[in-house]
Amino acid sequence: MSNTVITYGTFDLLHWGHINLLKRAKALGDTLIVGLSTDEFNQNKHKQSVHKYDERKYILEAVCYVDRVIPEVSWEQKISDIKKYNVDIFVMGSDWEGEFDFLKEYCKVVYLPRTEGISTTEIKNRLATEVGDKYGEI
Ligand code: C2G
Repeated sequence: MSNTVITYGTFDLLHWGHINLLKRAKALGDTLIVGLSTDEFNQNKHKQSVHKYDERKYILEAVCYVDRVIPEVSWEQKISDIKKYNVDIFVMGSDWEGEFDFLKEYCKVVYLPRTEGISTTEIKNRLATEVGDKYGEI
């Protein structure tokens, strides 16, 4: 009996918080699909990623916990994805707690605790500060 897990995100500047999420998501089943936000959908999410979709996809596909990467192009695709890929478990980090409970009609919904102390935004801020400190205003 196979258990397919799905999760969605931008996964920009992939860091250990993302890996921690992917690792725990995969542990809930035996196949993990990642719906990766396209650059266009990121605009919809008011996010500007450093790495473009193909670069983020290439990196994610190298992660041992990830079995398949599909494009996330809209907020509305989750139900059709769950049906199309026979998904048993939908997983998101706890910052999304409750936002996707409507999917409980189609599959199990699991929110996993976010990893504290790391985020793509923090990485960007640290780099900006360190470069600024080292080279002055650029
Ligand atoms: N995450 C985490 N711990 C962190 C950072 C991120 O557990 N320190 C989780 C988030 O909760 C999310 C996943 O890693 O489940 C991907 O994070 P983002 O790329 O920031 O995803 P987001 O932009 O929130 O997109 O349709 C859903 C959206 O596409 C989610």
